Amino acid sequence: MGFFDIFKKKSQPASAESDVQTIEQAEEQKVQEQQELNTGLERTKTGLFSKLARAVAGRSTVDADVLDDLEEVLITSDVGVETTVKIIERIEQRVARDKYMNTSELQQILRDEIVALMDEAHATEGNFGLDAKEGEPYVVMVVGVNGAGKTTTIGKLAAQLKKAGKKVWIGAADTFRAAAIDQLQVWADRAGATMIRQEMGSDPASVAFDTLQSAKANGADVVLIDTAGRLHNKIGLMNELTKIRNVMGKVIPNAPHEVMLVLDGSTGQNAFEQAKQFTQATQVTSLAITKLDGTAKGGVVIGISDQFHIPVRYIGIGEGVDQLRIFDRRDFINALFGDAKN
Ligand SMILES: Nc1nc2c(ncn2[C@@H]2O[C@H](COP(=O)(O)OP(=O)(O)OP(=O)(O)O)[C@@H](O)[C@H]2O)c(=O)[nH]1
Ligand SMILES: [Mg+2]
Repeated sequence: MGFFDIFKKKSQPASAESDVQTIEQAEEQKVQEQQELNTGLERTKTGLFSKLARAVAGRSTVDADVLDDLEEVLITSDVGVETTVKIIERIEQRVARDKYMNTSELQQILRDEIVALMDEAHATEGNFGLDAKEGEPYVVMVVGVNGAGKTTTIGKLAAQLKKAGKKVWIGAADTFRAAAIDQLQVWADRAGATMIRQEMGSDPASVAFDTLQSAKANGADVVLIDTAGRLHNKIGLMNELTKIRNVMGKVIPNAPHEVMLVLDGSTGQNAFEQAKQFTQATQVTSLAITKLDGTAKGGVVIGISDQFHIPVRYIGIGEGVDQLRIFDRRDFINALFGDAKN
């Protein structure tokens, strides 16, 4: 039982009438979701295209100067240097073939190359996560720096999983602050998930242990473990993650099946740095990139997909429960460039 068995499929047949969706309703919902995604990524899109427009203003063919400016556009859109260089090289190759390429084609070409890059990144993503044994809970440990959106992401996930008919257990292994435990409790109550907690200051590994035991005994489908925000350079805190992990494996072999790193997308380049440090210090099997709404730095998703080869499972486009989305690279590109053939 892998990630998508748990997170994508509804476990219960749609019995309640309200759950039965007609094809039209499903299509309507899809359109609405794309619109919300478009709205969430609006600032990234506007930023990218206004810069792009400036880069080609008054120029008719894609020449070296235009490519230089395009490079700057991508870097300042937080795509990251390495990924930008890759994209520019590919466009250069196309320009070499077609010397009179019109600047009006640049947008489509850029789109094509980003799609190709993200497809390649997806194809080479490792499946680092482990499968859960049939009948045992699927365990996700959530990690990241302070304020990245871990607790919120867990709350949203719990609500979505409950809605899909799953039995959800949440472990409050961020025992640093009482407020952190209470914040998680609010989300758990709202979602209708069971939360296992101890006093503030207690051992996070012990909370994780209790949570898994309770989840196992009660036949939970999914366990979400919240952890305290930590800086990658605090060795003690990084080691604590290893301890939490190890303890979980004692209750449920293979657990945690997934270690999800939550990155604040609005920090742009900093998110790259965090991803680098965390993946070096601990095993990370998936990413969630939050706060893409209200930021022009959404280009990070492209760069991070390309650089890390770890699946971006979720993106956050707002504080609301429904504003955590399973990441779909086509929908993402469509939100940035508008609908197109690919
Ligand atoms: N706009 C927006 N805000 C978000 C999103 N995800 C989280 N937030 C906000 O970011 C802030 C921090 O989120 P938390 O979930 O508390 O972050 P955390 O990683 O648990 O933080 P610590 O527990 O302090 O390490 C909160 O105000 C959230 O509402 C998002 O996708 N969009
Ligand atoms: Mg938190």
